[in-house]
Amino acid sequence: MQRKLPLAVAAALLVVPLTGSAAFADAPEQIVNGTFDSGTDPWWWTGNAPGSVVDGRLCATIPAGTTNPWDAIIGQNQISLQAGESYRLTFSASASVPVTVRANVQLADPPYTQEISEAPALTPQAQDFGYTFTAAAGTTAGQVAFQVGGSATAWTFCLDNVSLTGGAPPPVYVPDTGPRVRANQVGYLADGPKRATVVTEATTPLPWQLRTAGGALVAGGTTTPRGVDPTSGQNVQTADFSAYHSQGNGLTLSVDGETSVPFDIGANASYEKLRADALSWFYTQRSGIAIDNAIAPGYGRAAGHLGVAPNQGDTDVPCQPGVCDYRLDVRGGWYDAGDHGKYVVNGGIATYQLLSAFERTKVAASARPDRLADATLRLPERGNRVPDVLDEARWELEFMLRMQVPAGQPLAGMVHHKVHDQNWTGLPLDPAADPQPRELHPPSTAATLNLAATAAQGARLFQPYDPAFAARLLTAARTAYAAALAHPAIYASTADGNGGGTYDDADVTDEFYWAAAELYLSTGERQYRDAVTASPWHTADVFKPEGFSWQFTATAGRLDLATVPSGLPDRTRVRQSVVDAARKYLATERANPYGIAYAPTSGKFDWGSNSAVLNNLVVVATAYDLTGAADYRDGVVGGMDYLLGRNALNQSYVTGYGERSSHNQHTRIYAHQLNPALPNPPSGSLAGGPNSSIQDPVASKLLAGCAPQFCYVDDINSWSTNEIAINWNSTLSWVASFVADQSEGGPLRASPCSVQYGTVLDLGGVFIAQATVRNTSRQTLSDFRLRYAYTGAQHVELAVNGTATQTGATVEIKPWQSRLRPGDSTTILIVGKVPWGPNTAPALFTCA
Ligand code: 9MR
Repeated sequence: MQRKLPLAVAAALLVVPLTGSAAFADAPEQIVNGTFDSGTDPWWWTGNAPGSVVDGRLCATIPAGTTNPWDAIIGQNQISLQAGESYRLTFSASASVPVTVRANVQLADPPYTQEISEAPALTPQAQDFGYTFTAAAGTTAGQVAFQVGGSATAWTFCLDNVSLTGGAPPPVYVPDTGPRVRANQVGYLADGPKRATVVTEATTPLPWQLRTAGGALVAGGTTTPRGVDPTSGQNVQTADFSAYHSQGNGLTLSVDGETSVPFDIGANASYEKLRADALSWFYTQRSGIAIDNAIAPGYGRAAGHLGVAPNQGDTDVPCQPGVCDYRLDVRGGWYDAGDHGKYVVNGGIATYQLLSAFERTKVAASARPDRLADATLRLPERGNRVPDVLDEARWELEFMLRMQVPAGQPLAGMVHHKVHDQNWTGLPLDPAADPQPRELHPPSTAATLNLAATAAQGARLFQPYDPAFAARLLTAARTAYAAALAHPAIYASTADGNGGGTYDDADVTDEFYWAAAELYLSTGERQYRDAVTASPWHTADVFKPEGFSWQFTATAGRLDLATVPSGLPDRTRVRQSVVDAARKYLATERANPYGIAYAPTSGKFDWGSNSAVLNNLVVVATAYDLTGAADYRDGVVGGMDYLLGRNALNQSYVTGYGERSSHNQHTRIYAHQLNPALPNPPSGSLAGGPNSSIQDPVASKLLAGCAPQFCYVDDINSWSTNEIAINWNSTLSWVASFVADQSEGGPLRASPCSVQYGTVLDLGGVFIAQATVRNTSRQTLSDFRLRYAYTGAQHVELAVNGTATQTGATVEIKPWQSRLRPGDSTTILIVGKVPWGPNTAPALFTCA
């Protein structure tokens, strides 16, 4: 039905676009019979939703019980669009019961590429809707489609006055950034640093007020002007309320007439939850296993890629044509990110970080081994007496082992770079419903060294739990390393990016260093030690401003050489290099008014910048573990603020954490934004974050010219700024685990004892060690236990002067002298076996 247009709209339609073509000036309306004045032609509908004109509108009864929005559609085809032209889609619509539908302008045929996909919320009262977009591609075979399926109950849809006009002024994207006071939306540790940033025109200090949830003023002070922040282009000031220590929920900070979103003080419990959420996230990313809804409520799904139709993998996968003539069973592992690809290179760094989070419990004084023990995560192996984080890492390690070229084949021992779909698939797509053929891509030196590094690291960590698996890992690591030496320059092609990412890397000297380091730490062997010390990376600065990543892994090797005990001759220098780097990252964090521990030399934020920030915090955290200096701990705790809301967008980048958290990340599985029947990503999912290079159509459309912090949009189609990925959640897991270990911040409780440990006899396979425990506290120690964990393959058999047990990796000794007065000591002899590898002394002892 044609209604009289409001004057402003009518005027807009008459405007001849300056940049538009003559065609649009002549015929700006792309919809035929959008008013239904001449019946229903040329509108069409799916058979289950026949339309007819009722009171001048097109109405249709939408059946109950369909699943997806596109299970019932009303649309019009033969829509022409010109690339770069801006359009406005307007219509009036109602629903007999409130329902959210999809209004799409897209290709009429596969791959149904969408120009816009909006989600109007319809009500019984007809409402007017309007959306402006700039067409990314030209077509004469476009479609306006109202996707109205997916409702459990039947309802009536009515539509009128549908219009699509060219020549619209291009949309200007203005993100909703909420209040100008930016805080960590999750909260601050009671005894930790507490800082916030305010965006303001003011250049002189402003008063700030801290209030409880009930509105009581509990602290106040003045801000520090910080000038224009280059990462956002904003004039900002910072408020420091670290001196306030009282715990509470829902506090707010007010400055310059604006009030932050509420946050907690005493937020350690949130970090404890984040540790478990960020790590349990890997279970829902698993390939080759049904996700149990009882374990991951709301995320249950069928097993993906187990060779069950319509899947065509991953149990018997051929190579790309011409690459090999065998097939491999490469089931399992994690889906890399929002896609269904599985890449050994990225699997490597993610697995390394999970294993490293666990290994930290053996070497870091502030770590809490009980919090990463068995039955701490939500996964099916819970309760199997193996720490859950190791179970999860094993899921990927088993996959990586399957990617190794079998003996007898050319390139035996090398590792296939990746397995993924032959062509890119659309969103959403359940892994079990992926119909694409899967292909193995050529082996690469980088993938081979990723297996060598993580399998070597895994070998020492799995030894106390599953020696047979540890042996398999060590053999695979040695074979892989030897194969990489024999084929040191087989690089993944930059052109091999159809159906999956390339993960290309033409410099693998850093991977060689990392693999040699892990092999040396696990075996103590001279060949690997020499490879470490001969590597140019051993003395180079491996701590770049950009941080480390899947592509640059020398840092991973360096961190482990610094923390895992070994006989490395220059270990003191190696440890100092971590501390020096942490000082640099801390200076970066302090210099930035949002506390960003990341300042890439280019001034541009990289793809996955949030993981770069976190990886720099891993270095700072390691410096804390090495030195115990509070500045480093506070730097990590305060560095999390940026990711949890203290930023230019007022955005928490972790789903479910904070008032304004990312929840529309790019993923085929948790694609709620495209289909309301699907979930959002699970709580604890990290978004990739601002990417200055805005490399996807949504970002380029909305964010052109963005200052680094603004190069992000929480839209499912912005894969270059808003994807989820295993290497991003792995570093979130590591740092969340570190922060959770810090209790409420403040100084670490001093150990009541000191321990002198040394090997007195080593017969190669059997050893006797001596541990002298001295009470260094002012209280008598009574009925106490000495605890430690070997970082190698050693196993305690018995003790003299004490009762020793080893459960998994944990050794517990109850000294027969059960009372130690201050200053007293007792010496225990430990008899153990060392089936393989070096017999290095443990790094950490506790008495309790
Ligand atoms: O994280 C990767 C980033 O460093 C690269 O610049 C980018 C383009 O090659 O690819 C990213 O990795 C993606 C991978 O190629 C495919 N799966 C999703 C990954 C995360 O976006």
